[in-house]
Amino acid sequence: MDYKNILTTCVYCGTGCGLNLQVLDGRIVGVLPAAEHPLSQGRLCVKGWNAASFVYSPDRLTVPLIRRDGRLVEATWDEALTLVAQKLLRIRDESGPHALGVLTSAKCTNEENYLLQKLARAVLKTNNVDHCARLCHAPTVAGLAAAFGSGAMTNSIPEFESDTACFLIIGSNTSEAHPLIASRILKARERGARLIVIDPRETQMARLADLYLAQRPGSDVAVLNGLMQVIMEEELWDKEYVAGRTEGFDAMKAVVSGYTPERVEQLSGVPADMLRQAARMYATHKPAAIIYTMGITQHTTGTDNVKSCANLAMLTGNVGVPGGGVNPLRGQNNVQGACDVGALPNVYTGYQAVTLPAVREKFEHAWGVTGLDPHVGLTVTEMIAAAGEGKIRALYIMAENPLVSDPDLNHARQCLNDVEFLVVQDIFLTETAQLADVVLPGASFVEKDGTFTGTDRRIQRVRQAIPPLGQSKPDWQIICELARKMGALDGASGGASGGASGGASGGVSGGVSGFDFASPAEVMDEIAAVTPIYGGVHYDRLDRLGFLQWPCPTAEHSGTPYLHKERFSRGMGLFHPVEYIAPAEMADDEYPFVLTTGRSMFHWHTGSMTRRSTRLDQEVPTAYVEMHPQDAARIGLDGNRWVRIRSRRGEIQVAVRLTRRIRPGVVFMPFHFAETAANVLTHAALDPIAKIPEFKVCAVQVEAVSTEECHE
Ligand SMILES: Nc1nc2c(c(=O)[nH]1)N[C@H]1C(S)=C(S)[C@@H](COP(=O)(O)OP(=O)(O)OC[C@H]3O[C@@H](n4cnc5c(=O)[nH]c(N)nc54)[C@H](O)[C@@H]3O)O[C@H]1N2
Ligand SMILES: Nc1nc2c(c(=O)[nH]1)N[C@H]1C(S)=C(S)[C@@H](COP(=O)(O)OP(=O)(O)OC[C@H]3O[C@@H](n4cnc5c(=O)[nH]c(N)nc54)[C@H](O)[C@@H]3O)O[C@H]1N2
Ligand code: SF4
Ligand SMILES: [Mo]
Repeated sequence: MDYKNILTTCVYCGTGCGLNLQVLDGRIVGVLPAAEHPLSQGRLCVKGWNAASFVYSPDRLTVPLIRRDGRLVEATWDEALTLVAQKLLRIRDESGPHALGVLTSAKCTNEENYLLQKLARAVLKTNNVDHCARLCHAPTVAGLAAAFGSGAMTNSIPEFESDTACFLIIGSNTSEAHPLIASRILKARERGARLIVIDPRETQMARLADLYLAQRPGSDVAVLNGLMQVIMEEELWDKEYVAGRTEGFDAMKAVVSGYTPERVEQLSGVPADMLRQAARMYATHKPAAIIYTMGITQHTTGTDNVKSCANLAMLTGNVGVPGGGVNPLRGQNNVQGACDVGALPNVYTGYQAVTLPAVREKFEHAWGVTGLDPHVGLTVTEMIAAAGEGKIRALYIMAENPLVSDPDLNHARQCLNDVEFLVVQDIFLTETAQLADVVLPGASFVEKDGTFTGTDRRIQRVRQAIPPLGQSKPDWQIICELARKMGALDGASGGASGGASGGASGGVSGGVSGFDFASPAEVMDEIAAVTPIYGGVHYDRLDRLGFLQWPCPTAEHSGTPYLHKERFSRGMGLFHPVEYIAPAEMADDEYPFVLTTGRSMFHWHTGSMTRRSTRLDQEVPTAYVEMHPQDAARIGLDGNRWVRIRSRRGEIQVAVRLTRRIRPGVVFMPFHFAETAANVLTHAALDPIAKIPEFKVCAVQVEAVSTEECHE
């Protein structure tokens, strides 16, 4: 009997808990929490305990598939990769690099994301590289970079428990989406820390809060401006901090002064008196931490919302101190890392702009290529639309499932149907993979080595516990093989081939096209060589220290627990004047309800993993819509359980859960269920800067459906 205990990092949320995989005779037989882990401290949430239960699902993809005569049939790796390489190169040569699009993945490792963006940029010569951060924290990256100079969470998770005196949770269902961060906050409550929650739904954290403010979806700028108006009016702001560390105060003040609590009550529905109480509590308990997630970002005003959070924190002197700051909790296990290593259309690794000639030269030298694309590429949302318009002819999608996670699914499906060549690299035959021309079977997180970067910029190891299932391969190997295949086919046209890229990191990548890596550790060495904030990150250090938090510029640097200590990354913190703008689609006579969408504790996004975990799936096996009893009476639900929900884009039928924990006039649906997909209804209107869709607000009509009519 061979028993091993492999320490790795949870594949679900960005908290980054430590798991011990129990391996008996080469098979995972259990998951246990890691006792000494700095974040999870011997605990896990329900998804963590079940983190490996999808691994042996009979649905796992174990063989490459190629579409022949309309059907996906088994193929060899060589056939599949040759076809992908030929097609992508042919389309590039016929229509130019801009006819190609690549989606990388916040589920995959840093090394895999680095390699796929390198393949897109160095081999395919396009900056059309993006991933689900676009649907998630793109406004954070844009808004906090503008205000502070860095788009990441300012504090570390353990500071919440030890230092924070007041939490302002806005648009985050923390106990369901980041359960082990929620438990830190609740521990801080035991030592007297205050808690304010602002959310249109009375979440579990709202029920435990000192103050709970329920606003209309999409009114956050008004609410945040209102808080600042009270703080200035009552002289509760930090004048010394504002004078010494910030700029742009007067322009911000000129706008914010107009947001009296009475006006904000009209715009948001939050009673003026509650707003005053919240402003006083937040301003007088320091350090104070703002915690926000999708309730803030998934709006056409997402970037404005983020800038308003930054304004509020700077006004009260709450950035650059332990326990105080602005904390966008990152969602996916490695969404922070995917952004860090350049899986974005405007930056290489470490947020180095593709438009700067000096930066391009640096990467051309490091990668041994010429002619890197000088233009910012397309975002996920733009690539899908461009595929529908024929401007993008081929899409390569690694570990994302847009046919459940994108807004306005009827339109997204049409776009993916229309694209000439679709490659999907996943561990399951997802709704998106079913449309593909080639399906490449990746290996899951327990079958490969690598690193994930958690929400508090914490880089941790992912360790292989078992061999890849069937013929599946770790994603980093698939990408390297594909790149080498393209290098071989591409020799004549002077693509990435021929240029050994030894310049990057002491000869680790000197292969035919810079993709000859023996292990992810070697890929990380190359990342460290080209990325100042990851400069001191090496596997031997990670194995010794357990984690490193960036910025970590040198091999001697011990990492950075909180940002902007004496100065902001951009020098002075910048206030932005932000006016309230209504959501793109408001309720009206025809569509009288506001639909907002989000998550359940037990499921993960498109359900591909959690719906294949028996224990998680049995908790919430089907979709539902939450509705206030007053609204049920208004539509004459009369004891029926089913409704038809219609938006301007589509309709679905779904069972109702009555609850008083939602504002009347608002209905909520989780988006995890492909067969009753909330995203059939959602609106693809985009934030003009971050290009994130307005997942959190659209107008719908809700009608009772008699039990005979419904298709249960
Ligand atoms: N169980 C589970 N956990 C997850 C995930 C998952 O799929 N399942 N996904 C991960 C990912 S990628 C992410 S990004 C995070 C997301 O984590 P969260 O953002 O916490 O999750 P959501 O359910 O999308 O929405 C958060 C809250 O926003 C509120 N809200 C809706 N509209 C508004 C509004 O206009 N203003 C404000 N202030 N609030 C509003 C909702 O009522 C909800 O309570 O979760 C991560 N963790
Ligand atoms: N209506 C609505 N829509 C939303 C949101 C919302 O709040 N409301 N939230 C948005 C947000 S914040 C996000 S982050 C997106 C998420 O959207 P997606 O990223 O599309 O959703 P996931 O289900 O996480 O997709 C991950 C895929 O990776 C696969 N996978 C997992 N591990 C591996 C691996 O190691 N290798 C390979 N090759 N594949 C792997 C899984 O099988 C799965 O198909 O959804 C967005 N969509
Ligand atoms: S809180 Fe997040 S990282 Fe921790 S066990 Fe749960 S899903 Fe995994
Ligand atoms: Mo997300």
